[in-house]
Amino acid sequence: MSGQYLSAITSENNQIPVWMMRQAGRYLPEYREIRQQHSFLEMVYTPSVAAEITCQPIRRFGFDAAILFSDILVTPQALGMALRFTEGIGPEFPHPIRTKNDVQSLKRDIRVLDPIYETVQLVRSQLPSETALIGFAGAPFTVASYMIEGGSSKDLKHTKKMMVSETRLFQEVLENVLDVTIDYLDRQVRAGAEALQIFDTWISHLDWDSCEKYSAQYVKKIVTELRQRGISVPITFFGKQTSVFYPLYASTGVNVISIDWNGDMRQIDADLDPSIGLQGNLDPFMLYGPKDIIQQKVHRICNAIQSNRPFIFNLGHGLMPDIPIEAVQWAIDAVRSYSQTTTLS
Ligand code: 1CP
Repeated sequence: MSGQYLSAITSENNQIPVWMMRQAGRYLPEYREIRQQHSFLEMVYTPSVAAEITCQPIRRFGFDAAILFSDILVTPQALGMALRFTEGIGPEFPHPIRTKNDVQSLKRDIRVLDPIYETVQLVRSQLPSETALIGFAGAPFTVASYMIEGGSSKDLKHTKKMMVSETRLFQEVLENVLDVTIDYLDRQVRAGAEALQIFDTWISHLDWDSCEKYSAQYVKKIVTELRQRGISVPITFFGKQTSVFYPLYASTGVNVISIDWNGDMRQIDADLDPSIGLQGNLDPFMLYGPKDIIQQKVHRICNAIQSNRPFIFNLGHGLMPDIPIEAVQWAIDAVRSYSQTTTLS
């Protein structure tokens, strides 16, 4: 049995599958309990712990898909970069990549990612057969932006400066990330991931041309190379501002485009090639609201998809740590009650 998530993408049925960005995380008491005992990177690199965290939201809510518990910033570690996560600050690369020497100092240390494939195997053995396992990686642009900035940034100043004034060097950074990303995604699928998602969160900082050149073209390279290697699993693209940039991803070969909450799903559904699936797009802040508003918002999104394309219900971005747990359940119930009403009518 393939379950709702995979069969929705292959258009075999019309029940709307649901999972949520950052569904494993601090809003869950069972996550907080484990988090007290480990650092974030310790959790990511300990297969039994990462597998347990991946499965927690499935046990509690029965989502149609589980997403591997890891982070997009593990690929720079495979390029030899030191990474730390500091409480209250977030990710930090103490030696950011800013010069030609820095780029030349990048290595290939892909063995560091081996424990993550073990996590994928463990999760697959623990998940119910109807729950799809999604593997993921960051796209070269967003991952490179953290490597160049040295951590989170409000405007990606160093990244965009390098992009426009030292384009060749910038492309070299992207190519380095591209290389390890393809290998990383390939190996996740061989370990048991049944779908992939590529995160390019910070395309929201780019203009149209730069988004095409430094994000969409690289996503296309990833998808093309994976397909050439015989990887046939569905691939979803996620970014902030995909409500503006989605046309750029229609020709990258991805199967599904995830839409942020600014987008009008009805208009995007009418516009986008119907062979490409949509995912989205509830504003996670709506989950601070009362049950009836959440239900209305969810039904409005489900009802916006009028074509026969694959549709996966999700949030426009990730769940916040203080989201009330019952609101997550209300949103899931609303998706399922919508599917039931439309299937019966
Ligand atoms: O302290 C904690 O408990 C850690 C918080 C946390 C978690 C739960 C981080 C730190 N990463 C994660 C897991 C994570 N990250 C997942 C796992 C699966 C799930 O959704 O349940 C995924 C898919 C990611 C992807 C990720 N990491 C993205 C892309 C998606 C997005 O949120 O836009 C990005 C940008 C990151 C970087 C990152 N990881 C963590 C932090 C604090 C940050 C920085 C975010 C920023 O710069 O604003």
